[in-house]
Amino acid sequence: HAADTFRTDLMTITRHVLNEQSRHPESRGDLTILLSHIVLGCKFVASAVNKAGLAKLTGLAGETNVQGEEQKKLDVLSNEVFVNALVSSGRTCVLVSEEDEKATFVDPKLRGKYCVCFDPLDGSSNIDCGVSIGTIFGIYMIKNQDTVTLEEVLQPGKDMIAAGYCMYGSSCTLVLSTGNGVNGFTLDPSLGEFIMTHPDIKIPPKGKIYSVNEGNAKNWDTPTAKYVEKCKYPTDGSSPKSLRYIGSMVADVHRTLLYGGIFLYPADKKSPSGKLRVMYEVFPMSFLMEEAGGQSFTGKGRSLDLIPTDIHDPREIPDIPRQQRQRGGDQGAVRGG
Ligand code: P6P
Repeated sequence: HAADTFRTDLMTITRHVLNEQSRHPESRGDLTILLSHIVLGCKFVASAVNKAGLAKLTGLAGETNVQGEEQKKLDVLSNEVFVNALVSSGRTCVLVSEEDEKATFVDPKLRGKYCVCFDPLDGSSNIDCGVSIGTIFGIYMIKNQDTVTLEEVLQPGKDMIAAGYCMYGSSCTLVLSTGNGVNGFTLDPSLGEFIMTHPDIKIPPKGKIYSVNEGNAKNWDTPTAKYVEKCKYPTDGSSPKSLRYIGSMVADVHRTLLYGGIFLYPADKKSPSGKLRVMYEVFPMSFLMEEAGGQSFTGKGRSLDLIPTDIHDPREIPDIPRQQRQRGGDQGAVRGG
């Protein structure tokens, strides 16, 4: 029977976002329009990532980004795609991108009320070997869009109103929260639509997996080293946890959300404030983790309470000695229950 093989009442991401909007009668639909532009960006990048090997898009673009990493063509392309999509949505006033040294203040004629912080292609060192990579984004509302300043952008993550990531792997999966739980959508390339495949994601209460770069073990502080040791040699009679580490945050966090466990990138002697960037890696992933019933903390406090001092925090800011900076402590550990 045809109806059995083709679901005819598809919950697309567009329909889901509109349903969410209807929960806010006062809404003018700005977030819906903004998200539709982000979804367009994800579709474009998914297509480019899939063709990368063929279109010779991999390999160095000859430039380096603010992190001093060699930028690959896909990075450059993805960043341009998202900046153009976000600006043309007419719903943003300031953008923070992992790829751009400075924040982008949108032309006042095109401004809207949102700030979007994003990493257009996180994990890009994995591009050439075909490991999953992803886009990570977080969305804030800005009080006065016409006079927005950088200080208003440096808000604690708990003020975010939405966050998500899109993972480009064996399938293209977009995971999104607008503050009412977490839902996952898979791109159906034949339709060019994201279809809901993971409704109401809740992280399993107990996990058997820990995810950390053990190669940094000699640089860890004692509490981190003790915790990881306990994962491997439990003293309570439970069985040891399994180690799974992909080295692409979107893939490691996605597995943690679905299977449970813990993902951590501890601060260490090499990166005293940790490596993961607060505004476009730690905040969006922490928002999603909490919305899915998990936790995210820095080892000293809740990750979403951090107040970034720089759009690329943690970044060594030579002219401001570390001890004089308001810092929320060391790096975020994204924990799943
Ligand atoms: P390491 C990728 O460059 C990234 O920012 C995250 O996606 C990933 O979790 C982390 O760095 C991996 O870092 O030092 O373990 O290679």
